[in-house]
Amino acid sequence: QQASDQGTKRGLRIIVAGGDGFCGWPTALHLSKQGHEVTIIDSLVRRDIDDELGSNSVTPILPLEQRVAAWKEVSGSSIDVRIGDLGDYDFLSAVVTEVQPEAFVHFAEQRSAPYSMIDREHAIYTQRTNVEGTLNVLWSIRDFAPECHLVKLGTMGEYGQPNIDIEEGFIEIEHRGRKDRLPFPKQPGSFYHLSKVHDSDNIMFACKIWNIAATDLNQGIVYGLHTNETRMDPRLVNRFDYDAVYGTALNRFLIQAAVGHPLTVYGEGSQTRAYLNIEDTVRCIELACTNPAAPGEFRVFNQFTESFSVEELAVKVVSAAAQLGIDARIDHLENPRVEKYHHYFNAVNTRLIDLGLEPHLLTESVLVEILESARAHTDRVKNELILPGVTWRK
Ligand code: NAD
Ligand code: USQ
Repeated sequence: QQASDQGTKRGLRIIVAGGDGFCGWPTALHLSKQGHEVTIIDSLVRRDIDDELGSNSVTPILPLEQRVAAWKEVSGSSIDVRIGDLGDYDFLSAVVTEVQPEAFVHFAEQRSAPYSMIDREHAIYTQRTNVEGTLNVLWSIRDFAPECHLVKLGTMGEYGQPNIDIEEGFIEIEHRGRKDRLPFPKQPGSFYHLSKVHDSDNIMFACKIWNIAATDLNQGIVYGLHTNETRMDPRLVNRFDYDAVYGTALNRFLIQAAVGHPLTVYGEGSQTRAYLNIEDTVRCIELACTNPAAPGEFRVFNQFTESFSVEELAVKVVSAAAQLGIDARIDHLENPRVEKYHHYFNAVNTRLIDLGLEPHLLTESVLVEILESARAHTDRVKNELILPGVTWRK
């Protein structure tokens, strides 16, 4: 039943897989604040990958158990934690059987494109973790919580950059006199982005054969750090990646400006991508959970609010840095990736707005706030992690 429909406002039982990560942690807090009963599943593998890469979050994040204890102290609400891997089906099915979730929010994947391109082993690790993890989630819903709505994080990069408008998941096509509504063509740009395409196909098929309800959220690049809930106590701070493997474009540029490193625009900088603030990520997930897909429906939302070229982002960061008296400079590095320049990019994003999303747009004051937070921890930045080392080419 939908919490938003009920006078009593009973929260939903929601599993947040990947709840120790950049998107998952603030989402778990937001859902808990809204009165939902949250259970985090996480294997903590991202903390191990930090060790593998010698990297770190700029913000000092506490161990998960301590973060959750701090949340209980600050908010009075409990978040349940289960440490385990989605690849371990006995573990996953036991949690799903016990919790009986009404929504399963699935963030728990290897999400770095460069990490998936390091070598054969990292490509295989990424696709195995992501595809097998999602298959296990689908089977656990089928067998132990068939009414549960799957809310799965996909990515705008599944579509690539076609020379036509990007629809929300499906496109009406007329071909040789006949019409159909078909999945939008996919042209992803890394083995990671490909894993999301494979997930989408598997989920769509499971919805059809098992009557599962699913929402695939094709999310753009998330920027920012704080949400209303993480601001409530320094112990609740979110992670903030800046290294060349896990750091994403805008957040990286902000840290680079903060430490006086030239901003690393790859190639010409005309590559255009879709973006959203972490404050909107958490709201989009709640909107998806409280307005579920119908049984058997595979629903796709494009989860982003604005689009920019990387050059435009760099110019915005230079301007915001100037507000703080920082003289930031842009460097155009040889692009380690294989990607299009000067391409068409126009994607539809109306379905979450129709459900009530009020976007936080990328203003200079938003950039200045994130830059100020980043500046507080520049002593933790390891400069050697900033320049890209992973290449897409042979
Ligand atoms: P993250 O790496 O910060 O967090 C992922 C979390 O999942 C980590 O805590 C990790 O330990 C956990 N995890 C990974 N594999 C697991 C497994 N097999 N079992 C249990 N736990 C596991 O990533 P994020 O930035 O929070 O991204 C979350 C999701 O959102 C990913 O699916 C990603 O593809 C998607 N997404 C992220 C962005 C972005 O800009 N960050 C944009 C679009 C989509
Ligand atoms: N880029 C630069 N300089 C940098 C870093 C990146 O110019 O220092 C460029 C890249 O070449 C690319 C664009 O910025 O053209 C975006 O790169 P990114 O690293 O910010 O984002 P990406 O690799 O696409 O992956 C991130 C998340 C991933 C999510 C995806 C959403 O890591 O989990 O799925 O954003 S999307 O791009 O919409 O597919």
